[in-house]
Amino acid sequence: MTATLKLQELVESLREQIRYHNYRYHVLDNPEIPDIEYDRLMRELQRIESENPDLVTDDSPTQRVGAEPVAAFGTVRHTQAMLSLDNAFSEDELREFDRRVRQRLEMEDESQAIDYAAEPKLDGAAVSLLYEDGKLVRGATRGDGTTGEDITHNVRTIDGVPLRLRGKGYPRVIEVRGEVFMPKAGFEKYNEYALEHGEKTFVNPRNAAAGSLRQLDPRLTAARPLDIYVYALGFTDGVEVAGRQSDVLDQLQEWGLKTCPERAVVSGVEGCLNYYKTIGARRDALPYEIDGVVYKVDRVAYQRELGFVSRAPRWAIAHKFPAQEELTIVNDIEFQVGRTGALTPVARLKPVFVGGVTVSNATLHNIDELHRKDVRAGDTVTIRRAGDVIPEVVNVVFARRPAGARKVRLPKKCPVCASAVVREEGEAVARCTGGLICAAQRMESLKHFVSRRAMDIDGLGAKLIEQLVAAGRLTTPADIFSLKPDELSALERMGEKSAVKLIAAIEKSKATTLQRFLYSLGIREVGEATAATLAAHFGNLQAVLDASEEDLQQVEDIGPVVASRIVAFFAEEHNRAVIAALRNAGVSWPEVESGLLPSEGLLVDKTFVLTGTLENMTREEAKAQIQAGGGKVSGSVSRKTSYVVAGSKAGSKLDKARTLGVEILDEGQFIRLLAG
Ligand code: 9MJ
Repeated sequence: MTATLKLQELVESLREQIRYHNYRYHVLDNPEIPDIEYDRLMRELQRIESENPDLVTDDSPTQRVGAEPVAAFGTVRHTQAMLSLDNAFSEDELREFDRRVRQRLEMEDESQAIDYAAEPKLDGAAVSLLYEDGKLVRGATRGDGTTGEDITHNVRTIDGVPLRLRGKGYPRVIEVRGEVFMPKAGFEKYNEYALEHGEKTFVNPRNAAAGSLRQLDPRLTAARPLDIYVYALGFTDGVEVAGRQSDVLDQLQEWGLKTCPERAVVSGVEGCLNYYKTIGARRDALPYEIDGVVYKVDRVAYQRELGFVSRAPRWAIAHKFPAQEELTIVNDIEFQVGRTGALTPVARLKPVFVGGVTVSNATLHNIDELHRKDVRAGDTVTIRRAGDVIPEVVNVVFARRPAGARKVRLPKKCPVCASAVVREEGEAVARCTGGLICAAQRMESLKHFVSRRAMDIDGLGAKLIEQLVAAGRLTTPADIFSLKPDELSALERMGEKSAVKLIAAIEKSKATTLQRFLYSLGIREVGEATAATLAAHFGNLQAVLDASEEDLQQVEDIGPVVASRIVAFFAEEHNRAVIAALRNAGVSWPEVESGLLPSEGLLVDKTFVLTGTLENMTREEAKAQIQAGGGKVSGSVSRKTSYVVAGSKAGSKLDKARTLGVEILDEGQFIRLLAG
């Protein structure tokens, strides 16, 4: 055998291995080798190909981002029209669809249920992929359904798109349709990157997917975190397709194409409704955006019998979820003052039903964000409310801006106390300088002081604090401890019994911990985790009060900014006075063993990654507890991670943990571990 032949065999073997591992990773979600080994195979192939350009083929796994930018997209005529779907916006509309299907199929007997292939409706961009002799030869957008754009060079860059089909038995010519999408995590990361680099951000993952596919330079597309699920077969030549939609998808998956792991076959309308509910409940937890679910009559023979009306099949329907984006009008823009004086611009909206609730306010985060989006009173804006996330203004419809709408300026004076507003160099946030003179800051710091994670005073809610502040009875947190039952019961909506109960809760809260006490003071940058670190490191309050910036910076996780905030807080005479008053009122805690984190225990030297939402504690609190036990918390999963703690709606970190074989703890297991 000649040397070239041997090399050729080696190249083929490397390609086969890489294709196999691509399939395990992207399609089966079950990789067999670590990333580093995959990289080695890829680098080896790249090396040989660069030394032997003759051996390079179009379908080599190295050739994803090979193409040069194009001047314009070519057009593609779809051999079979790419259809759209009819929508059902209610259960009734779905029942009506099923009734029509059964009527046409002459299956009107109520006991005969139709099987439907059900899957989430992805919110991305529809594409067509054409394979000839197993090789990807063309990718196209849907366009108007008849003619689309040739985006071959861009779809090739998507790792989830196989450049070559697996196995044998695929038709000589096979066209598949699917949805290219940008997973939520990738979308957020991409937008963060774009913001930092002054590039254009995307409004939502759908626009991100569509925009990325329409790049003339495939290198730009390659840098976007895109993925794909295929959901239909288009034109084929060579092999008869399977008898059921669900079998077609199984078959496509075997040939190496990704299908949605949530797909299922359900029976009749009731099966559809159950599926809708199940997927709806998981909508926020899914790693990609969906706007509903799709049901397709499973039997292909029935599909043929049912046929099409204009551009949509009679055998499929999209059952939509309530919209997460809506248009409304900004009545006004106001600035809210928070506990630390931060001014947050808030849009007061004409109430709008979006994401399942009526929304009348949306945050604009900070003045830069407000100016970047250029929101003005009178504007028509897109409001987005996804899941439990607070509603936000996505963008302004500039075409509908009324004449004379004025740009919003940062107020020079606090809207609550009229103290000066300052914005420190390099800070995104502007602040009121009034401190506790400012009623808003006073109110917010009192709310923080009594909150569950701080002093935990049950029954002293926001409304009550507002009344007490208005009555001049509360100025500093120390005033809480001199409240009398009769002055409480004199307040509106406060009976004698609740007054006595509240006094008891206030009394009970006096026995606390140093960590909670430090946290409750509301020092800027000192959250629960930092409070726990300070308590563990210094052991007693006096040592914290006496610490210099240098001392503080010796503490793990405390940098110069946090250190300076702490020193500045304790340097204020009135803060020291409040602390003294609190101690005089009887607020106390057991002294902690100073300076030492435990050197023994289940958590010592273990690295934790937290993902998802925990039921029984905040992330900060979990972090504090891990650190107090001698463990570390990291933001990303690697082989060095000891445990991934997965709450509900855990995302990509959980997948990564599974991939790397890192031990995963649910909340119960985590709490047991903390308890030792
Ligand atoms: C999406 N967008 O997820 C279809 N789709 O089928 C699914 N779209 C579709 N199917 C025929 N899952 C036309 C469009």
